[in-house]
Amino acid sequence: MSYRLLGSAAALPFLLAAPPALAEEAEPAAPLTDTIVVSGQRLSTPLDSRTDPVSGHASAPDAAALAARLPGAALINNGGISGQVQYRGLFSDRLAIRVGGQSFQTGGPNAMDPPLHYAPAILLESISVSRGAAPVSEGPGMGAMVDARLKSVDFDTGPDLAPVASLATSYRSADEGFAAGGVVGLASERTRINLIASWEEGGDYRIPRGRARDTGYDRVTYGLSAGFRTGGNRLSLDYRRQETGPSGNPPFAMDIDYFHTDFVRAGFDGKIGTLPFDLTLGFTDVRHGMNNYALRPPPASPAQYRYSYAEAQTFTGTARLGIGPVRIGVDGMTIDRLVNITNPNNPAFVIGSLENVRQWRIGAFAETRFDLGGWQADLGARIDRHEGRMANPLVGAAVPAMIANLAAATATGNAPRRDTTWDAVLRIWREDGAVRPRLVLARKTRVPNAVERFSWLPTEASGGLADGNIYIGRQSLKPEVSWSAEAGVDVIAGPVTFRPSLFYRRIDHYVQGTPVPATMPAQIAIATMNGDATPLIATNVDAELYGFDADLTWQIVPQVRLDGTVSYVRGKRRDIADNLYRIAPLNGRLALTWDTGTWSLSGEVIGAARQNKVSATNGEAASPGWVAANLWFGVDLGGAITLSGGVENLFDRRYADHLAGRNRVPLSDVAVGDKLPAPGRSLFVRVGIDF
Ligand SMILES: [Cu+2]
Repeated sequence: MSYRLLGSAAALPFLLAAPPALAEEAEPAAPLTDTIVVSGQRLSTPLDSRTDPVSGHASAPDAAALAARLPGAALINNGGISGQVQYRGLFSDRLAIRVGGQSFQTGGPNAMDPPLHYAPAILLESISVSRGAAPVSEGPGMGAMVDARLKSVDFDTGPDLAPVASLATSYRSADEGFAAGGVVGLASERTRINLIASWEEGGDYRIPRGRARDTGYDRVTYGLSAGFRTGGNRLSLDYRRQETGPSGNPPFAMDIDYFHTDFVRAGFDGKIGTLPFDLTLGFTDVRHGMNNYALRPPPASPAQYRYSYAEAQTFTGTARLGIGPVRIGVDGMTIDRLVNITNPNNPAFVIGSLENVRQWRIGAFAETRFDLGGWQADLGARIDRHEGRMANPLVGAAVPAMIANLAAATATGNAPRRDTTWDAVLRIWREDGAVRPRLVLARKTRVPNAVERFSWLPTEASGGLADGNIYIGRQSLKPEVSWSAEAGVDVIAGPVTFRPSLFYRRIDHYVQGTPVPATMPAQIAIATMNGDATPLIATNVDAELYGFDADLTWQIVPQVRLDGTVSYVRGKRRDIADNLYRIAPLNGRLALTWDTGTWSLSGEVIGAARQNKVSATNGEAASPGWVAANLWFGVDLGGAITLSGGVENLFDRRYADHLAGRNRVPLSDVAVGDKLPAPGRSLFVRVGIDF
C-alpha cells in the first residue's frame, strides 16, 4: 500500500487496516489532489510525512511525542501534556500546527496548552508533517505544517445508516496513566454523524530510583461531528470541548489548574456553478487558570501566591475557489487574548499583563499546479495585512508602585501595530521512478505574537521557552522573514526506501530575547525583584538554521524489516556569534522488526548526541548524549481487535533529552535545575477495536 512509502518508516502495515468508513482520506487515490481540486481535506503528497498512534510507537498522552518521531522532528517537553513539537529547529508558532484542520491561538502565555495539547493520542487518527514549508493556502506560518487528525466517521458507501466505531484504551505503567476514548457513529453515503470522547489520567511518572514530582495530568475531551453530502457538495459541522484538570508543568513557575476549551468548525466543500469552492469557518475559545501553590509545594509567603487567568478566542475563515489550474482564496483570523495575574490572598493585587490584546489578519492567495515533463510543481503567493493592539494595562490597588508606574508608562507608548507581509512557495517533485527528487523554495513570514509584542510586565511568560529568564515584549517588532530551500530525494529501490533531505533557512528579524538595555531601568528593577537581574526583551535579530534528516526502511526478508531515522539541525545567530536556544542535537533511532502479518515485534534503539552548540544569550547549558532501548509489539487478535504496546527504556537508564525542560519543583526526586529525565522502564499496552 502507498502508506509505507509516504508514511513513517516504522509503519506496521497490518495494524493500519481500518474499516472503510474510518481512516478518512488515509489513502489518497491521487497524491496531490489537494492542489488541483478545491477540497477541505488535505491529502498526502510525497511532501508529507505521516504517522499514527499505533504504528508510530509512542506511549505518551501527548501527541507531540508521536510527531517527534518523524525525521526532522523533536519533542520539547514542558510537562506531561504540554509538549511542543520542533521541526527542523522551528517550534511554537513558527510552525503551522493544526488540530482537525483548525488553526487557533493557544491560551497560556507560556503555551501550557500548545496546539497539540488538544490532540490526545488516544483520539488521534494520524499526524502529518509537510516536509518543507507549507503551501501558502495554509496561511502565513513560517515552517512546516503539522496536522493532527482526530478520529471521525467518514461517509459510507450504502444508502442506509450503518454503525461505525473506533475505540481504544491504553495503560502506561510509568505514570499509572490510563486513557480511553474513541468515536462511535452512523454513516451512509449521504450522512455521517459521530460522537467523540476521551478520558485520560496519569500520576507523577517514575524515573529510575524515584518520581518526577508534579508531572501528573487529567484531561477529558468530548464532542460531536456531522456531515452531509449531496451530489458533489459536502457540509460538515464539528464541535469539541476539552477540559484539562490540574496538571503539572515542572519547567514553569506555575501549573495548570484548568483549561476549558471549545472548538467549533463548519465547512462547505463543493461547487459554485462549475467552479470548485470551499468555505471553512472556525472558532476556538480557551479559558485557562494556573497557579503556583496547588500542585507544587506552595511559596513561603502568602504574598507570593499567584493565580493567573488567561483567555484566547480565535476566529478563522477561509474561502477558496478553483478556476482551471489556479486556486484563489481569501482567509482571515482574529485573536483576542488577555492575561490577568492575581494573588488569591489579596483581592486588590491584580495585573493585566496582557490587557485585552486583539490581533487580526486578512490575506489573499493564489496557487497553481502544473506538470513539467514528468515533474510536478505547485507555486503560490499570498499577501496579508495584520494589525495588533492592546488596551492600556490596568493594575489593582495592592500592586507595588513600581509596577503601577510601568503600567502608566506603557500606556503612553501604547499604539496599534500594523504590518503587511507577503509569502511565496514553490514546490517541485517527481512521483515516479526509483529516485524521486523534491525541492521546496519559500519566502515566508511571521508576525510577532501577543506575548512577544505586548507583554509589558517582566514575567517568565515566553511562549514556553522555560529558560528561567524573565522576559518583556516589544511593540515595535518587525515581522520575521524567512528564506528557505529544502531539498531531498526519495530513493525507492526494491526492498529499500531511503528519504534523505537537506535544508537551509535564513531568517531576518528573527524574534529572540536580548538583554534589556540600561535605558529601561524600571523593567530591570521589577525583574530583579522577581529574581532575574538580567531580563531579556524580544528583539529582531538575524538567524539561520540548516541541517539534514532522513528515514530508511529496508525489508530485508519478507518478515524482517529494518527502519530508522536520523535528524540534525544547527541553529545560529547571524548578527552575533551565538547559537539559537533549545535546538535538538543530532538524534536518531533504529528498529529491527519481525512482522508476520498477524503479529510483530520490534527492538528499537533511540539516542541523541551531546549538544554543546547552546545559546549564551538564553543562559543555556550543554547536555550529554544518551542512548536507550525500547521493545514494541503488535498483535491482530481478529474481529477487528488489535493489541499493541511495548516496554520503553528497557534497561531503566536515567537520561534526559536536551530539549526537556528544567525542573523547578522542590521536594522531587529530580533536583531543582536538573533536566526532567525520561520515564524509567515502563510497560505500555493499548487495545483497539474498530467496527
Ligand atoms: Cu498557564
